[in-house]
This record gives sequence, C-alpha cells and structure tokens, in this order.
Amino acid sequence: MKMDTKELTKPTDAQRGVADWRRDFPILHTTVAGKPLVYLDNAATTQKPQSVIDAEVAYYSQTNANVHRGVHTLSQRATDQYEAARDKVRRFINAASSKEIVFVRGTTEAINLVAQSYARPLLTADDNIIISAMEHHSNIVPWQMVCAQTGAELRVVPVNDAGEFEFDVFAKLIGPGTKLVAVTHLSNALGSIAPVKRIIDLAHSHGVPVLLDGAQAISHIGVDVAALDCDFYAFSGHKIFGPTGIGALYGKQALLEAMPPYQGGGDMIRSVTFGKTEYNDLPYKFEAGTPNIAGAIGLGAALDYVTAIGIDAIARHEHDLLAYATKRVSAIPGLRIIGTAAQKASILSFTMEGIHPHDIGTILDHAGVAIRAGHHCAMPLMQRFGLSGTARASFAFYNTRAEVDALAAALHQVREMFQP
Ligand code: 7TS
Repeated sequence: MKMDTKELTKPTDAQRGVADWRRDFPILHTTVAGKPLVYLDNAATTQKPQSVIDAEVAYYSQTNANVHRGVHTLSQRATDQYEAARDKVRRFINAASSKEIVFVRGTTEAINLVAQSYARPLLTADDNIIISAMEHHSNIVPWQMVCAQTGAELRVVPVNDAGEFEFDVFAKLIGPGTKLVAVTHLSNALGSIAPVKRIIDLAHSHGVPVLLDGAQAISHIGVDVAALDCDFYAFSGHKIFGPTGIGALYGKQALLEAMPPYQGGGDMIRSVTFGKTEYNDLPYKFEAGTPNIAGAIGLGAALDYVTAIGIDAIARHEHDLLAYATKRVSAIPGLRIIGTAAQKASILSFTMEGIHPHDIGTILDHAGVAIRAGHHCAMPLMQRFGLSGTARASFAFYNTRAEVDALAAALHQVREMFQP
C-alpha cells in the first residue's frame, strides 16, 4: 500500500492492459443518468465478460439436456461440459480431486451445507464454533442456527481498530471444545485479509478443521487449498465474473466422505427402496436434484477468463488502484476510511461526517458511479465500529484510475452539497 507520489501518477503495465480487458465486458460501456457507468460495486457482484455470456447462450442453444441420466447425445454432452466445469474449479483452487468440489448455489449454501452436514451431527452443548467479528451474515447465521439446534457456543474473535483479526485472542478462544473455525478470507466490508495460514496452522495444532469464506477473496487473491491446507473453502460464481446461482464448496475428501447428505432427492442416490436408500459417491451425494448446469458451465468460462489474465496481474493492478483511491479520497474533508488493515485488498469503505451513507450512494448514482451503502450484511461489524453503515467502493481488475477520479470528483460534489 505504500508508494511514492510519482508512482501514483505513472500508468502501470496493468493499466495499459485494462483497456483491453474492459472491451470484454459489454455492460461497462453502458451509461447511467447520461454518464458513463463507473461500476464500483464489485463486492456485491461482478460484471460478466462476453465469453461467460456466450458460454450460457451456447449451452442453451446447442446442448441443453439434463445431466447424469440420459444415454442420448445431448445429455452426454451436457454431462461432459458440467463435469469439465467442475474440473476447472478444481484446478483453479488446486484441489486434489474433483470429488472434493461440490456445486452449490453460492457461498451461502456452501456454509449452510457445512453447518448442517458437518457441524450439526458433531456438536454437543460442551462444544463451540469460532468465527470472527468481520463475518458476512452468511458466515454468522448458519452457525447461530446450528448452535441453537445443538446447544453449542458461538465464539467470536474480535478485530482491532484497523479491522485486523486479533490472532492472540483467537489463540485463547480455541480449546478442546472447538469443533470448527469458520472465518472470512477477505472482509467484504473492510477489505481486511485475514491471516488464514496462521489461523489454519494453529487450528490444526488443536485438531480443529477450518472453513474459509472465500466469497470475496476468490477474485482478488490466488487461492491454493492444498498450500493453505484448509478443510473447507466456499465461494460464489457471481463474484468471480460468473453467473448467479452457482458456486462451489471445496471440502477435503475424508471429511466429505464422512458427512451425511445435505438434501435428499434425485442424483444423490445410488439405489432407493422404501426400506433403505444408498447414497451416491462424492460429490454427487451433495448435489440433490437437477443442478444449475448452465451456471456451472458459465462459471467454468469465467475461471478460464481469469486464468488467462492471471490472478497475479489482477492483484497487482487492484493493489495500485486501491492505493490510488485511498490517497484520492483521503483528501476529502470529513471523510473517514473504515478498515485500514496492513493486509488489505480491493475494498474502500468510508463515512463522511454528517452525511448518511445512503445519501452518498444516491448522489453518486446521479454521477453514474455505482457503490454500495449500508451495513454490507455485516451488522455486528458495523456495531463494532459504532456505525449504522458505510459507503463502499469495491474494485475489480477492469476498473481504472480514471474511474477512481470520477469517484473522487463525485464525492467532492457530495461534500459541497452538504456544506452548511
Ligand atoms: N461471504 C462474504 C464475505 C460475502 O461478501 C458475501 C456476499 C457472502 C458471503 C454471501 O455470498 P452469496 O453469493 O452467497 O450471497 N457479499 C455481498 C456484499 O458485500 N454485497 O452484496 C453481497
């Protein structure tokens, strides 16, 4: 995050490439309120490149059939494409086997699956689950539900004033009753990157598995589940330039093998009689019913797209953008950045003195600048900072310094409008 002023005015190689990347995204050339769209709400959902749109259209216009159940040509083709997409997910996160990749609706469903199939059968009233104070509601509520079902305790690792995971407190909270640690890899509200490798190593030294909520991290940080040695990793396709309604849960094979199915229905069985049902092999045991076939194929196309650019090039460009944006908005009187962790990516959350975040968001919309305002589905975190919400600009690799300038100019306008 530290760079001198000269660096901040010099275009980087990545910025020269960004013009090419932008051409791949039709929606980036649209206008809002008569102004060119400046899309800075990537943490909520990302835009889709033409190759992802084409993959879905091609599937529905040339292949559409159900998977795993037809001998006819289209069904076999659909099955091959769906399973090829699973293998793309496996490669993207470096999992050992495609049996470890379960297609789900998204991060939310992945976490609920682990809460109900892994945690619920294990937990007793003497046990606990550990999360952190910077979790999205998706990584809070499923654990509250399973704690209510079993009598287990939910323990919360605090964050410091910069929004950093307090590792020393974590080391004190983990103990013999801890059955799972579930933390976000990258906070959607602050941009803090959690010290996930240290968390996993310490948890494993206590024999405790770790789930990482990768909803945000997946499109900004290279994820290698083998190197991390995490036990579960959850992410959503729509946050990595893929379709909505599709995501993946990675789970270590031995853990998934031992877990009961999450839902019952077609595809997750090997044989059914009214007396007894035998479940299917991994990963189908966790994929009851007709899946989101087109979505999985679209996700595969999105991962191909990101791989072609390279997550390292993406991270470099976004690091530059975040540093530039941080500097530009810091010059605005009364603006306070929320989340100043040393390890940070892609997210700039802030408040402006005397101005409600929703007013900031509405005025920016009139300038064609899309940001999110509110609690970002992280109400406990907002309470930690004594706020009802923040305004949040969140970046993707297709954003530019010119767009950061548009954001800063619109924020200056906001300031002027609210000047007494
Ligand atoms: N976890 C994190 C860290 C997230 O940022 C989100 C979505 C989720 C889980 C849930 O993902 P889903 O795809 O299952 O809905 N975050 C946001 C956001 O920041 N603004 O809108 C959605």
